[in-house]
Formats: sequence, structure tokens, C-alpha cells
Amino acid sequence: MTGPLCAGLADVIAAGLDSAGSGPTADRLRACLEALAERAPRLAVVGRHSDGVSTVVDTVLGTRRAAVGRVPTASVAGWFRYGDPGVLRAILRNGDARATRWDDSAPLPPDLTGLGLAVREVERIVLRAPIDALRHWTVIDVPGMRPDHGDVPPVLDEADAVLLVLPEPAAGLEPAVASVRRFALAAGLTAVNTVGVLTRPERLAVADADPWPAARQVARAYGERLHGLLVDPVPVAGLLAAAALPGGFGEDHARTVRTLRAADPQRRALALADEWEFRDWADGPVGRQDRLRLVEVIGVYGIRELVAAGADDVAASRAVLWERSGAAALVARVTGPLLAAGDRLRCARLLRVAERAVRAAGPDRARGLAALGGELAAYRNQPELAQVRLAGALTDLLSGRCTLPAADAAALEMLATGVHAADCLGLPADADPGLVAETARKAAAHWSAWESADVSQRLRNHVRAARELAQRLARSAAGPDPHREDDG
Ligand SMILES: Nc1nc2c(ncn2[C@@H]2O[C@H](COP(=O)(O)OP(=O)(O)OP(=O)(O)O)[C@@H](O)[C@H]2O)c(=O)[nH]1
Ligand SMILES: [Mg+2]
Repeated sequence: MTGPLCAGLADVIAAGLDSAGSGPTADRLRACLEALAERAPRLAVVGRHSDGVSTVVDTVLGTRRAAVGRVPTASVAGWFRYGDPGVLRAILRNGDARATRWDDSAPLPPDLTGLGLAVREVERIVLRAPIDALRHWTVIDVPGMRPDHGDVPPVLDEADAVLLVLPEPAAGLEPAVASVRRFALAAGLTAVNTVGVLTRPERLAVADADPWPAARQVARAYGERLHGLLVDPVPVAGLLAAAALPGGFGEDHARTVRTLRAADPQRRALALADEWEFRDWADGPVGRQDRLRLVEVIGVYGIRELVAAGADDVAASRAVLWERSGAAALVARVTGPLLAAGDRLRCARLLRVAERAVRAAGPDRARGLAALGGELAAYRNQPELAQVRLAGALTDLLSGRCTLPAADAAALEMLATGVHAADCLGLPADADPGLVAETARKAAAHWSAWESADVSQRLRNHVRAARELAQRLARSAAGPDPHREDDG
């Protein structure tokens, strides 16, 4: 199910593999080929420890399989791949692998005692399951980072696209933005392959007010300040989304909600103003165990929404929870524009890996390997890859390694992150193809002028990629969308 760009790269590498002989270079190139042949590109979900990363993984999977809550495995990456169920593989830090039988309908184990392994020995666990979402993406639940967004988890190097769970701006937006910016630049994340996710919108509400206006405002503010590093963040109430999935909100919960709906409205409103009030509501109509079970699965925000919505049975309640969670927007982003870029993103990443492997072989490498290096460089210059090549330009501009006038930096960012041709050029989606072609031609001429100006080699490479992309947009403006061929 690999797309045309990945298929072409696989051909180039396979043709040159013989020249690599045996040894580490050949092994690395073979690993590239395997990754190119994988059914789906890889989507990593990353954020700070306990910020709801695994809950977002469940939301994307559409089923509760990630290890959620206070789990010892939070230091182990969880990989979810499409495939036949029944076996769970643990990849150890020393490179060994252990397989064990596993019921695929269960979440990943909260600890690894069943595998006879200690968590610190394990680098990742891999669960295969016939889950629809996994046909499109292999999903990686990245272990939580320290609150200061310190080290970059190495597994991010193996991901093609990223959902970055943003921290709650508890101490103000600016410090939160600064820590995300530092992390994104260190990890090489850009709006080309990264979507921001703002979880727990209910934490942003004042008392029991509707949290969504505040959540949308914070998401927008994050988006404005992190321009170029991530696509406009999507607010998602992860807890509600996960509760809407099978195995989440159930009949017992629905019964408790019905009882609460019949309670005195004033007393109920007081008890639901705050999670701890609700937990301690000793003289309420619902026993402690039921209260705790309900608040665990949907929180007081979810309870308030369900009581108000008047949904009675489990199916109707789940529908309300899904709708209120805002998860549909995240799923649409992941299965829409991000997936459409999947072939390009995977190809660009593995091209980098293959080039690194060839470079690491050193100057004494066989002549055949040098030829492969040349082929890879030529492949990199394909116009279809111009947009992902611009990711490096974004990182350089945002980190100050390269500079351009503000208007040019903004134009380059649009080129790098646009979903369709008009988008790339700052035109409305329904712009006339003639106008798109004309604008693209002007943009190409503009970038061409930059290319012949007295600038660093680094910047010249970036403006060349911009010029190539603009030319490609101009050529195809009257025909099909330039990215459609990549949808594979
Ligand atoms: N109220 C609320 N709780 C949430 C939300 N999302 C997740 N949680 C809860 O927060 C706790 C941590 O969630 P996880 O998804 O395990 O967070 P994580 O970032 O994967 O945590 P680690 O892997 O342990 O670092 C769990 O108890 C979740 O149920 C949300 O949107 N609202
Ligand atoms: Mg987790």
C-alpha cells in the first residue's frame, strides 16, 4: 500500500543494494526497504508525561488499546500496526525480541510482568490488530516527556508525521509556547508533518462554563505563535472521545447518569461544579463506587453534558460524548490532509535515512555505493518532494539559521504547509485555476531571483525548493491537483 514516491525510492535503493555488499550499510539500506514496504506511514503521538497522549492514541485508533492512566509502561513506546491479532512483541533495549500471545481486544498491558520482562528492559511493544485506522497509519504512542519538554524521544526519528499534544498553559501561554517551540525545533518538527492537539479543554473553563470558546481561543493563540512549527492546533476532549469508544461509557454509567438527571437540580449543579465535590457528594442519590466509576470515565464536564443532553441509553450517550469531544475534527485532519501527505512524508524521511547510510560508509566506499548516493540525491530533487524539502527551510527560518524578509518567510511557509495548490499560494480554495497558475508563475520568478542573489548555499537550496514547487504548481494549475497523485 505504499505510494508512488515510496515505490520509486524502493526501486532506487533495491537497484543499488548489491553495491553495499554486507555489513552495516547494507543492513541500514535493507531496513529502509522494509520501512518503505510497510503497509502504512507512521504517526507518532507525543506530549508531556500524563498530558493525555495515550488517550489521543485511542481516539485516533477509534478503539481503546493504548495503556492509559498511571501505568508503569509509560516509559515504553507502544506501536500499533495493522495485522493479524494474537501476538504481542516486546522489542528489548538490547535488540532481542520476545513474543507472547495476546488478546487483541485488550489494551496494551499496564505492566509487562505477563511477558516475564521488566519495563526498563523494553524499548517498545508492538501490537498488531485488524483495526481500520491502522490500514492508514501505524500509530506510535510515545513515552511521556518531562514537563520542560527536555530530551527528544529517539522514536520520533522513526515517525513520518506527528500529533503534538500541547501542554495546558497553566503558568501562562508564553512559557508554554516557548517550551513547545524549543522541543519542535530540537526534534525537527514543522507544520509540514506536525499537527498540534490541545487536550482537556475543560481545564480552560472558568467554573462550569462552556469550555469550548476558551479552548478554541487558546488553540488559535498557540497556532499563531507556533506558526510554521505546527498546523493550527485541534482542541479535543480526549476523555470524552475515549469514553465514546467501545469499552468506554457503558450501561452502568448510563444508569448513574439517569439517576443524576432525576436529582435536585441545584444540589446536582453544586456537586458537579468540581470533580472533588462530586467524589465527596456523600448525601447525593448515587453511591460512592458508582460516582467514582462515572467520573473516571467522563469527568464532571462529561457528566454535566450528558445530564443536560438528556440522552438515555448507551448508544445515544456515546454519540453525545463523541460530538462534545471535538474528536471528529482531529480524525478528519489525520485521515485527510495529513494522510494525503503520507507518501511524501515517508519517502522524504527514508530518503534522509538512506542518504545517511551511504554517507556513513565513508569516502572509501565502493564505486557502486557512490553511484547510489548520486541516485538518491537526484531522487531528492524530484519536484514531487519539493514541498517536504521545504520543511528544512522552515526549521532554518524559525531557528534563525537562515533569514528572509517577513513577507517571503510567510510565503515560503504557505508553500511548505499548503494542502492544495491554491492554499500553497495564499489563495482561497475555490480560486480560478488561471489565477492559481499566474500567481504560481510570479512566485516561481520571485524565488528564482532569490536563487541568483548573493545568499548562503543553505538558503539557496531552500529558495530553489520553493521555486521548484511554485513551478510545479504553475504547470499543474489547469490540470489535476498536484498532490492528488500522492494520495495513494
Ligand atoms: N479530564 C480529562 N482527563 C483526561 C483527558 N485525557 C486523558 N485524561 C486522563 O488523564 C490520565 C492520563 O492520560 P493518558 O492518556 O494515560 O496520558 P499520557 O500522556 O499517555 O500519560 P503517560 O503515558 O503516563 O505519560 C488518564 O487518567 C486519562 O483518563 C481529558 O481530555 N480530560
Ligand atoms: Mg501514555
